[in-house]
Formats: sequence, C-alpha cells, structure tokens
Amino acid sequence: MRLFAAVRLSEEVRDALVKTRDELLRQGVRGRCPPPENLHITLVFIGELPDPEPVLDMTDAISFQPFPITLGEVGIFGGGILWAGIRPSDPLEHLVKRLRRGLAEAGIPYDRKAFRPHITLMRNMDPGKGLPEIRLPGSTMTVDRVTLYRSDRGKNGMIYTEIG
Ligand code: 2AM
Repeated sequence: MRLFAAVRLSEEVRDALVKTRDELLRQGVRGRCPPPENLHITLVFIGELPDPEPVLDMTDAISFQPFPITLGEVGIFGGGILWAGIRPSDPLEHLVKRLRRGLAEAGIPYDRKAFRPHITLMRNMDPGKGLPEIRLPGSTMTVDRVTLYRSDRGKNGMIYTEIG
C-alpha cells in the first residue's frame, strides 16, 4: 500500500483554508480542489510498502511534547499546485528528522527530498484573470500526534485513510 505520515489538521485550520479557497474560486481561480477531509501536512512520504506494521511501530514509539504550528503564506509549486505554508517551526523540523531517522533505522525507504511543510489546496490551478492577492489567516493549532495514512486512487480522486 501507498503510505505517508502526516499531521491531521484541526477543524479550525481546515475551515480557514477552505474559506480562503472558496474566496479564490469566487474570484475566478480554477483548479482541482481536494475535499476538506484530504487536507493535511505531509511529514514523510513513504510510498509503496507491503506491510505498514513496521511504520506503525516506529511512529508509536515517537513521543514528543505537543507544539503549536501556524499557517504562513500561500505559494505555488510548478505544475499549478497551490499550497498553504506553515510558519517556520523548529519542533516540526525536529519531528520530521526523528521520523526520517526512525524509518532509516528500520530499513524503510522514504522520499528524501527537502522537507517543505505545506498543505496542498488546489492542483492544476488556473489563475483565470490572474491570481488575486491571498492572505491566510494566522490560524494556529497544536501538533500532538503523527498520523499514518494510506492513499488509494478512488473514482473521484485520491482517498486517504487513517491507519494509525
Ligand atoms: P503534495 O500534496 O504536495 O502532492 C500524498 O500523496 C501526500 O504525500 C501529499 O501530501 C503529497 O504532497 C505528499 N508527497 C510527498 N512526496 C511525494 C511523492 N514523491 N509522491 C507523492 N506524494 C508525495
């Protein structure tokens, strides 16, 4: 199965992001919008793995002091990916380092690209008449656990299922 470890968003942060996105749609921006329940911050992308157990063992063994994160600025990756950023956070970086180390120690391969904390809001984004200036609300939430998800291709887009 295709796996990734992520931060589940609080309802408040999720609602704030959906509101911002709705405003962009009203202003003529177009794109594929993941459903609200799919919004998340990927910490580590693992990809195809036959058995999630060793990953669950590793994530279960990681305990940390809960810490706050705050929405930052909006950005665009090539290919029309519109994302919401997270303000720089040492505890978040540290958590990702621990997860990567845990996977490496367990011999589980993962995507080693530099960590760019973000929440994908839209794919194949077409700005229409031009992307309006967007400001995210400075919503804050507490990170107190890592969630492991499996990702499956559904009829109408990706389906993410929490498995731990
Ligand atoms: P994205 O939102 O920027 O596409 C499930 O695919 C999650 O893992 C998404 O949040 C995706 O980020 C992230 N991800 C990170 N690296 C990935 C990779 N190499 N392939 C697919 N998804 C990746």
